[in-house]
Amino acid sequence: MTSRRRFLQAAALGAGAAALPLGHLGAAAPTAVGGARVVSTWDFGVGANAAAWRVLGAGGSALDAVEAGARWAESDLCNPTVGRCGNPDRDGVLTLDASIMDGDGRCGAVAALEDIAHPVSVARAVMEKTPHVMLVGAGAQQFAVAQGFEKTPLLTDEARQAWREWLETSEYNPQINAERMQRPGDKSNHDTLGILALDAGGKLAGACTTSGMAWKMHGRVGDSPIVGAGLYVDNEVGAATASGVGEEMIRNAASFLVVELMRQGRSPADACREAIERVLRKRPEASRQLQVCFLALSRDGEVGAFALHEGFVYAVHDGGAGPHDRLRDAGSIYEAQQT
Ligand code: SD4
Repeated sequence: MTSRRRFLQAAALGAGAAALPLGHLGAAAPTAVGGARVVSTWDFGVGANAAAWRVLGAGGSALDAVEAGARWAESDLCNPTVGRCGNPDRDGVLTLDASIMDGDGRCGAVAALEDIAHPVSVARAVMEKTPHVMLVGAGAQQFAVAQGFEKTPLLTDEARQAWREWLETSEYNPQINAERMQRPGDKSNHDTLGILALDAGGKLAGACTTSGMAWKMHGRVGDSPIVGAGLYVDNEVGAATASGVGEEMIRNAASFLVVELMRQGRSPADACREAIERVLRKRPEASRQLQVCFLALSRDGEVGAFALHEGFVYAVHDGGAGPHDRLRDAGSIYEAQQT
């Protein structure tokens, strides 16, 4: 069965009812802590949330929590879209993008980083140890190594094989919810991990980590490491993150847009929907062919999401009694137009 079909079958179980196997999550999470919660994109958001909750549930900071969640996804050997095991660019080179931001406006990012397993932690080091916000390519790697990060080859045999197969056609044609679902036995859904957290002290933080679009041009940078496009956080309002074809997020400064719409009084769900409508209005034809997804968390802990096309799911963990392995279906504009 293709991953796309697996994905739609899971979604067809209904909003909030798409249970997935979660043997990798380990010990039960601690219970609710002072309104703290964490939300993450896609099915691997469940595992990322569990890792983040180990921090939040112990009274840790939102910033530490989102880093822990992103690191979990970067280590996960099941997904070909984040961290090690990611699919490479069209030259066969795996390049990673990541960003991290707290609600006070502190932020750091890396783009086109090679051979470093945890780009989100390098992004945090950029934030905390340099006067800059973003480092790219060889400079980002040089900085990472100087900070003690190990340089190690990350491209797997499976990813190399997938690239060789792609070379047979060499067509760059991202498919909705399916652009990276090409390996037999691939257990992931796909795409970027965007993770947003609110801690017990009422502080927000977010992180975004990805190997970007498979078969992208060498040197292409998506939205995920660009503050305001793939991620934006403001303690006064809320936080937003994105997944999908990053060029559309960059064109619309989309995560910033979602937060600004919340500032104007929109709920997270309404803000995500309005941002999707903006994407659609700008490029109606292109929007038929590509996926764009937003996830938002308000400073009060309200969660909302919306996508261009059906299939975008996200995970929420607040330490309460509810099952944390259940995914929520975001809803989408094309779906809404059909009903
Ligand atoms: C990018 N937004 O590099 C990322 C990839 C992604 O669905 O999320 N794809 O454009």
